[in-house]
Amino acid sequence: MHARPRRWAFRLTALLSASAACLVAWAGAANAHGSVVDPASRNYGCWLRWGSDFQNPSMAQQDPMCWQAWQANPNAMWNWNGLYREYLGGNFQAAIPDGTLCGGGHAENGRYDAMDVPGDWKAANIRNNFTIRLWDQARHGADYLMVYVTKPGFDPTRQKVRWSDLQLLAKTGRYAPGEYYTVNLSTSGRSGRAVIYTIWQASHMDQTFFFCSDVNFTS
Ligand SMILES: [Cu+2]
Repeated sequence: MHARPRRWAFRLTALLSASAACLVAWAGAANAHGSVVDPASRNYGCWLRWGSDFQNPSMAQQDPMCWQAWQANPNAMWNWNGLYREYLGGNFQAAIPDGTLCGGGHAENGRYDAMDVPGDWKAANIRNNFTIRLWDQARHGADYLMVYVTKPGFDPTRQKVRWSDLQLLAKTGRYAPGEYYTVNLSTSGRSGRAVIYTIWQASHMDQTFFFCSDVNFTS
């Protein structure tokens, strides 16, 4: 008679502490690193649009580049915050061959290689004056952010990004550790498709992130 509620109480406690442990583990994984979330990086965008529905076959028609990316390696989306390289010493062009910029030069043994496939990636409409926003889940801080845009004439639906395709828009100063960093940028006379390429040099160690965000200049 008296044992019963006590057993239930024990089970409830065990259950609660198990889910607390899960939550901690989950939060720990999710808190690592970050990404450019606006305009969304290729893999963050695929995770955002399809993470809760990634086996839906209609993705192949509606969002074919995300479809090929999910087929190639779903971990590139689950680990949307993990597209980084370490100890490059700032020698990005030496470490990242042309045509592999969006995947960080085969970062994590090629986990993100599908980000380099040219095609009709979903593109965010932006103006010539625009802002990018980076989500630093880990609160690493930034030594700097470098933001590039592909030059006029570059066609992301047909071409892989090369260093020579990029025009530097801004190199920022430091950002104290926080959750979001924004950079205001301005171009002129741009219209149509382009890729915004962002390099985030984190401050906690020599850890560098690389992001391709697809955009469509509307004015
Ligand atoms: Cu990190």
